[in-house]
Amino acid sequence: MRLIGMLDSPYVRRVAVSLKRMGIAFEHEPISVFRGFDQFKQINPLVKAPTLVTDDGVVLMESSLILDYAECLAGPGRGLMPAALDLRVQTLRLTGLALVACEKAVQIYYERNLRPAEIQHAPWLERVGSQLTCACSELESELARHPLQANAQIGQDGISVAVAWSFIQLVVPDQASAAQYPLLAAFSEEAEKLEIFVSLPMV
Ligand SMILES: N[C@@H](CCC(=O)N[C@@H](CS)C(=O)NCC(=O)O)C(=O)O
Repeated sequence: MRLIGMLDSPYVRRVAVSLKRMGIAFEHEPISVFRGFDQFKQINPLVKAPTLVTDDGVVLMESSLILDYAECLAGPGRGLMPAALDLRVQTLRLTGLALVACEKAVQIYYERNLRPAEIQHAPWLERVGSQLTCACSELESELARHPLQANAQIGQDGISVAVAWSFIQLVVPDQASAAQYPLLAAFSEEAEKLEIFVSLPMV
């Protein structure tokens, strides 16, 4: 199977790290949705990263749906989502918070870098920034209540949280600091030392 998209996309990276963690082989094609628009379009006309092309040639998109496919492919007991309902709901909550944090960071990044300065909309940036702050605060509280382990058994929650934090630090570091979110920063730093993360660097 082929995974299309750059690892500086948190969505592409969470899929790549998760596939590796599950032992699912894939070929990575780091095509940019911006600089490689035309090339990307030939694989997926919607130009959305990540795109996963299955061995049967089916073109999937949306990281969580791609991971749903991967979980199924991995088989029972080999996925990254716990089966027990209480653990599952906690994993879904953390993963959801991490995904919203990524979305808000992307929105701020796009507003600052794609929209000409004279038409940037300050109230929108303020709103999105407050949502990002809220997502980070909620994640920090969750980690205080239920610490995550950055080890070889890391699950989808840990992967998504660490990828999200690293992405925020890359593109909008002014929005969230380690001093504000020490648990989030410390966990992510440890996760980034795992081989599955080191072998799939963001930049
Ligand atoms: N909800 C999607 C978000 C994916 C996403 O926004 N990807 C960005 C790259 S970080 C993208 O494809 N941007 C180009 C575009 O939306 O046109 C997911 O989880 O896969």
